[in-house]
Amino acid sequence: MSAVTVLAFAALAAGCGSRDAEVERSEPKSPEPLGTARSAIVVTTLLEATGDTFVRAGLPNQNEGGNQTLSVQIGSQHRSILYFDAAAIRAAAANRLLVSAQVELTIATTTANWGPGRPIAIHAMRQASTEGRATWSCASDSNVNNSNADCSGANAWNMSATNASLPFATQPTATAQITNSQTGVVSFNVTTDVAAIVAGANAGLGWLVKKVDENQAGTILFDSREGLPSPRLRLQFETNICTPTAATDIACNGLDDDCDGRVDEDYVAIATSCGVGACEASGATSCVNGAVTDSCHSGAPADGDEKKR
Ligand SMILES: [Ca+2]
Ligand SMILES: [Ca+2]
Ligand SMILES: [Ca+2]
Ligand SMILES: [Ca+2]
Repeated sequence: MSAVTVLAFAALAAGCGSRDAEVERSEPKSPEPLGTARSAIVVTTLLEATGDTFVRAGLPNQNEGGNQTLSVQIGSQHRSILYFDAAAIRAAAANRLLVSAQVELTIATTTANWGPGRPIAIHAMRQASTEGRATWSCASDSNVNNSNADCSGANAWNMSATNASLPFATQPTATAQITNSQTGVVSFNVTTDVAAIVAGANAGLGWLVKKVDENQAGTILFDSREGLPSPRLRLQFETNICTPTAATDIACNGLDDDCDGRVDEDYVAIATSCGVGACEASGATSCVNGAVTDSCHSGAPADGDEKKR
């Protein structure tokens, strides 16, 4: 690139009829590369659920935190809740760029009444709850060994709501299609939620999984963390390998010498001059794509200019 630039200047200088023009021109200095080029590799972090349970409309005060499965079904609605450590998510994301986040659930059993296939959805929780105390009636039931709703205030929630007073986001983050007798792993793309958790805009209260249409048949059981394999969050990050080699990025070398995510941003332009006599012109250097260029173009010679000298 710089070689091409120099050739262009040489051609212009020759137009003024003097090789001296090239000598007099302030030669922009191209510094030696200093920094370590910013490069990225993708790394995967797997976080297992720190809690999981399901709540059931038909037994509204029963906690299923110790159950080996997580149920999603209609009728006596079953909705599963997954908890992950928000601090661990943020720690995994430190100095990394989030690429994707998937909640992965392993199917234990799928019934054969899913018709042509029907979606289930994952929603971000908006209210705090706990694995061992969440029920249909309560975010946290103070006594899960009876059939009463022992909760009030922040410990109560309205799983039966049909509007924004639901304890989870009404809009699902993602959906997955379930078919008859399906096996394997079901994945939900929760990248937007995890990005919000990393940014501190989402407290990371977990996710709820339910049928999109809770009036149509189809039951699915997932392995809980007691049943194994545990629900997990698959995080993919780009990690930057950047070792600062200078406090400022003054060196025009196409490298991010100070590792601030910008390249050559501190380059200082130098005034230049070129040509002689009537051909003399001025310009300035600039840093373009990691190479110093010079805006100085000497003027074209008048007829007979050379002979007068
Ligand atoms: Ca559990
Ligand atoms: Ca109770
Ligand atoms: Ca920089
Ligand atoms: Ca640089």
